[in-house]
This record gives sequence, C-alpha cells and structure tokens, in this order.
Amino acid sequence: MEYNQKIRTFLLQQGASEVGFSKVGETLTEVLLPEYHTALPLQYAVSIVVKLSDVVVDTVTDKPTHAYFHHYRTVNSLLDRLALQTGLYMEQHGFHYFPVAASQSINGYQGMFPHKIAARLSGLGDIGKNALFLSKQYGPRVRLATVLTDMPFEQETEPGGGCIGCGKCVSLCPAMAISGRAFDSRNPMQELVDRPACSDYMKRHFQKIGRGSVCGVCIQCCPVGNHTKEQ
Ligand code: B12
Repeated sequence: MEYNQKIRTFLLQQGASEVGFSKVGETLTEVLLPEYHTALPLQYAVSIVVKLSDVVVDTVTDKPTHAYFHHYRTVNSLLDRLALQTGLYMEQHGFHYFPVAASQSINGYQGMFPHKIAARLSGLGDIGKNALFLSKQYGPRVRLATVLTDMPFEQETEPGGGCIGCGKCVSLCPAMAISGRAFDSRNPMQELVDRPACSDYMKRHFQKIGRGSVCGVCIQCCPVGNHTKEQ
C-alpha cells in the first residue's frame, strides 16, 4: 500500500484526476507489441486518468471541433509528462518502468499497450458498448496513460461500473462503427467497434478539424459520467 499511496498523492497533486493500480501479470504485458517487450517482467501497471473538460466535450455534436482537437493534444501531453515523472520516481527507488504513450498508433489500429485493459483491471471502471473505458466517476470523458513497472502495487478494487446499455453511441456514431455488443474480455474488441470504419470516417470527414484523428461523438453522447446533464 505504501507505493500506492505515494504514487497516487504525487499524481493527484500534478493534475491527474484518478489513479489506479493493477497487477497485469506477465501474460498481459505480452499484449505489449513484441518489439517493445523488455526482458524484465513488468507485472504491475499504474493507470493515469485525466478528465476532459465537459465544456469542450460538449462542443462536439455530430463532428469534432477545433477546441476538442486542441484539448485532446494538450491532455495527451499532460498524460505523457505524468507517466514520465512517475517512471522517474520509480527508477529513483530502484525499480524499472515502461511508459506507454498516451496516444500513439504503431501497427495500424494498435498502440504499444492498450490503456483500457489496465484501467479496467484497476477497478476504476469498465468498458462500455462504445468500446471506451467508462470511469465510474466520469464515464468516457477521460483520457488515459499507463506505466508498466516492477514496483509492487496492491490491487485496490474489483472492476465495476460501466455501460447502462442506452444504445446512444450505436445510433449516433457517424461512421456506424459501433455494433452494440457488450464488452467481454474473452472476445476481440473488434466485435464492439469496427476500427477501420471509425478510422476511415475520421480520415475522410474530419481532416480539416482534427487531422483525421479525432471524432468524440461516442464520448459526448454517453450519459455515463455526464454530470453537466444533471444540473
Ligand atoms: C489505435 C487506437 C484507435 C484506433 C482503434 C480503436 C480501438 N478501439 O482499438 C481508432 C483510430 C479507430 C481509434 C478511435 C478512437 N479512439 Co483511440 N486509440 C487507439 C490507441 C492508440 C491504441 C488502442 C489499441 O491498442 N487497440 C488494439 C487492441 C488490441 O486493444 P483493445 O481495443 O483494448 O482490445 C483488446 C483488449 O480489450 C483485450 N483485453 C481486454 N481485457 C483483457 C484482459 C486480459 C487478461 C487480456 C489478455 C486481454 C484483454 O482484448 C482485446 C484484443 O486483444 C489507444 C491508446 C492506447 N495505447 O491504448 C487510443 C484510445 C483507445 N482511443 C481513445 C479515443 C478517445 C478514441 C476516439 C474517441 C477518437 C477521439 N480521440 O476522438 C475513437 C473511439 C473509437 C471507439 N469507440 O473505440 C482513448 C479512449 C479513452 C477511453 N475513455 O476509453 C484511448 C485510450 C487514448 C487515450 N490515451 O485515452 N483509436
């Protein structure tokens, strides 16, 4: 618990909204792209969550906005900095770390390691029909980073929270890429979201807004964690 508390306090002070810890195990670190697989068993993960601005997210309608694209990039750079600072702290204490980039596609539709897996295992939330991680507190209105490490952490809570099954993401996705199936960690995520359809649509329609790499409709329309609607 000692390390959980130290890392959480540090990250919350530096601007993280939520921090989660999980024992991902060696099996899961194999999800890391092989060329990045280190010889070290990095069995633990720190999930760093930064909440998006509700005002900015709500500028998204059936398409993204320049404000959302800029916010996306700013939050990514904060996440990358927090992951690096966390890792440097780990090294100072004799441990190893691997910071997973907030947003970097390497093999087409794949990053080095999927943040959503570690965030879900940490108990901070679950994966919705929109294939996004839904934080118990903020729903999908968050971005994520992960630090894989051999610094030992204790798992704090079981997965929980999640999708209410309203189907808004299914009907409003402009790319019609969301199938409406519920998440099951035994099945490929491709069953939930058609990645090429989502990516191609963004590239074709939103080139001038977010260089074809953002959309945000499935975040904006999700009622989970949308506290602006409650007021
Ligand atoms: C490539 C990528 C894309 C691709 C593919 C999307 C996808 N669903 O994978 C495209 C371009 C289509 C895309 C679109 C979007 N993306 Co994107 N994207 C990524 C990126 C860089 C890599 C994702 C990846 O590696 N996928 C590959 C597969 C293998 O991973 P996976 O989907 O998690 O599926 C595996 C797990 O579910 C696993 N699994 C689950 N549980 C368990 C348990 C065990 C034990 C094991 C072994 C495995 C396992 O099984 C699956 C198969 O291996 C991540 C950042 C990151 N590194 O995570 C951001 C990320 C997923 N994207 C994000 C966002 C917000 C978006 C968009 C909304 C665009 C935007 N920013 O406006 C859309 C949403 C599309 C959607 N509804 O899913 C956020 C999601 C935040 C959240 N709240 O969940 C992320 C996490 C970036 C971030 N730093 O926050 N994205």
